Amino acid sequence: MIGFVGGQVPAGYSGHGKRVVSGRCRSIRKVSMEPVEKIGVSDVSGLNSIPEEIWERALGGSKFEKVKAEKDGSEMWKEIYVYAEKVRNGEITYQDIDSDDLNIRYKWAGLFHRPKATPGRFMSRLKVPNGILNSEQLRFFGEFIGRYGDDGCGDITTRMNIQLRGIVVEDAGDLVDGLNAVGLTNIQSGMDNVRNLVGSPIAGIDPHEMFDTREICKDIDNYITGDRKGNKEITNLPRKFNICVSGSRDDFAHTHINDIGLKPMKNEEGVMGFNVDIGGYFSSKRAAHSISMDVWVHPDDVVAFCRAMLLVFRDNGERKDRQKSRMMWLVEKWGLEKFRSTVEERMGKTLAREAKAGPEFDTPFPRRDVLGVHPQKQEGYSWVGCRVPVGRLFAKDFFEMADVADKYSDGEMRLTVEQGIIFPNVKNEELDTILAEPLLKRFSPVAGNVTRGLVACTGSQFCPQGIVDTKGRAVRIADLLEEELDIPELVRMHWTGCPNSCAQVQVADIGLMGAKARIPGVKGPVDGVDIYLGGKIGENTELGTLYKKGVPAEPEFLIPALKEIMIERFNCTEKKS
Ligand code: SRM
Ligand code: SF4
Repeated sequence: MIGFVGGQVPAGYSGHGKRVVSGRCRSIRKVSMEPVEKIGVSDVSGLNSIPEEIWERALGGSKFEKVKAEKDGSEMWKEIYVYAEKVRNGEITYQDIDSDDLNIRYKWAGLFHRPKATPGRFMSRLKVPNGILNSEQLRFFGEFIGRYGDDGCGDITTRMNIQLRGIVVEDAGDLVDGLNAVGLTNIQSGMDNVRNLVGSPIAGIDPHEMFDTREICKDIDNYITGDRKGNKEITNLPRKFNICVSGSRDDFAHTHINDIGLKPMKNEEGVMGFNVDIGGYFSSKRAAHSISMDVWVHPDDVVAFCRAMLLVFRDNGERKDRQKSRMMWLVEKWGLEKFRSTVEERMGKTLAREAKAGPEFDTPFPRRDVLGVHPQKQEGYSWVGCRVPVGRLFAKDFFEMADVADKYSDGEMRLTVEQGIIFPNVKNEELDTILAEPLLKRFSPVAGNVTRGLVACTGSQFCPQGIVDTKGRAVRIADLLEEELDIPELVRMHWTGCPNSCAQVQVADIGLMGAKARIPGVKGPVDGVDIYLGGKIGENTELGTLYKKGVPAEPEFLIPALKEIMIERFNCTEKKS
C-alpha cells in the first residue's frame, strides 16, 4: 500500500500537503537580470516572431495577456538560471523573485510554483511524447526527486506524462539541463502552450493497430518544442492547446476531448492518414465534445497542418475573456467553412475532405483494456499493463521501474492516460518471472473492477485550485466499494479536485468533481463532490453529465450514494457477509 492511502499524504506534508516552509509568496523587489548564455535554448532576445499587432491586442486583454505582453514567457528559458544562481549565492530568496515570473512565467520553463501547498517549491511538468520513457530517464527522475527526500515525488498525468515535485528555485536549471541530457524536456508545458502529445499506449505492438503513433507524436512534439530548444513561434497562444493522435479504433488517446484529435482512416486510394476532429475541451464553464473538421490529412502533412492550426489560433483566438479563448470558440465564431479555409490558406494547401469508413467499421469494436498481460503483434512477445494507484510515484518506484524495464523490456516503459504503466516486448517465456517481481505486487496487472479504472487529479494536496483532496480519497473509496460490492465489470471512476476537470470526469462511467457540500445540522460547508454519469469512450463517445450535486465526500455519505448508482446502473450486488 502506498503512503497516502486512507486520507494520509506523503511524509513531510501536513494534511493539505503543506510543507514546513514558512512565508508567503510575494514580490519584494525586481531582481536585475544580466544576460546569460545557457544550454540549448533558442535565442530569446527581443520579441519573438509573433506579429506586433497581437502584442497590441494582448495589452487590451486579460491579466495573463498583460503579463505575457510585458515579457514573453520564453525569457524564462534563460532567467531561471540567473535566479537560481542568485539564490545559490545567497543574494536573494525565492520570495524576492518578481511574482509574475515566479507564479506565471516560470511555467514556460515547465516549472509551476505551488504557493498554497508548498511555498518555495515547484512542480515540473515534462513532455513525454506518446508516453514512452526509457530506463535512463526513469533513473534520472528518481535521482532528481530523491534529493528532496520526503518532499519529492512524481505523478503520471492524464496526458500520459510525468510531473515531478519538490523542486526549489536553485535547482531549476539543473533540472532543465538534466532532462535535456536524457533526451527530454519540460519546456512550454504550462500556461498558454501546447500540452503533451498523447498517442496510443500500445503503438507498434498492438495486433489491431491502424497507425503506429510513435514517430508522428515525436515529429509534432519536435515542432512544438523546437527540438527541445524552445519554439518562439508558439510561445504566446491565446490559451492552452491539446493535440492527440489515435492509433486504433479504441481511441485510447481520447480524440473527442482534444483541440486537435487525429483519427486514423484510409482514404479512397487505400492510403492511411487521418480524419481530424477539433475543438474538444473541458473548462470550469464548459465541456465541449469535439466536432469533425471534415478534412483528411496525409501523415507527411500532419506537422504542417498542426502548425497552421496553431498559427491561425495564435493570430485570431480570443484574448480578452479567458473563458472563451479555447479554439472551439474561434471555430464557432467563424463557422467551420471559414475556419477550414483559413487553415488551408495558412498551410498553402487544400485538404481532402474526410475519408469515409469502410464496411469493416460496421462491426462493433469494444474498447480494450490495456491492463494485464496481452499478446503483441510480434509473435512470442506480450505487453504487461500495470496499475499505479492514482499515478503517484516516489524515487524508489522510478528506480524499480527502470530495473524491470531493463530486465524485460529492453529498457522501455510506457505511460497511459489512465495513469498506469506498460512494460512492452516481454518474452512470453519470461512472463512468470516479471509477474513475480516485487514491483508488480505493488503495481499489479490485476486489480478490482473499480481500482483498475481509477483516475485522480492532483487535488488540493498540491494544486492551488483544488477544492478537495482527491488521490488519497479515491483509493480509499475504491477499496471500500470493492469490499462491500460484487462488481461484475469495469466501472471507470475519475476524481477531479475542481471544475477544471483535469481528471476528465465527463469521460468516466462515474465522475466525482470536487465541490462544497452541506450536512444537515453541521455549520458551514464541508468537502463534497458533484457526481457525473454517462461518459462513453472508444468509437462512440459521449460526455458524461451532472447527475447529483454536493454529496459530502466522507465515506458515510458518499459510499451509500455510489452503491446506489452501481447497483442500479452497473449490475453490482451487495456482498454477502
Ligand atoms: Fe489540468 C490547470 C493538473 C490535465 C484542464 N491542471 C491545471 C493546473 C496547472 C492548475 C494550477 O493552477 O496549478 C494543475 C496543476 C496541479 C499540479 O500541481 O499537478 C493541473 N491537468 C493537471 C494534471 C497533472 C492532472 C493529473 O493529475 O493528471 C494533468 C496534466 C496533463 C499534462 O501532462 O499536461 C492535467 N487539465 C488536464 C486535462 C485533461 C486532458 O488534457 O486530457 C484537462 C481537460 C482537458 C482540456 O484541457 O481541455 C485540464 N487544467 C485544466 C484547466 C481548464 C482549462 C480551460 O480551458 O479552462 C486548467 C485551468 C487553466 O488552464 O486555467 C488546468
Ligand atoms: Fe487542480 Fe482542479 Fe486540475 Fe485537479 S482538476 S489538478 S484540483 S486544477
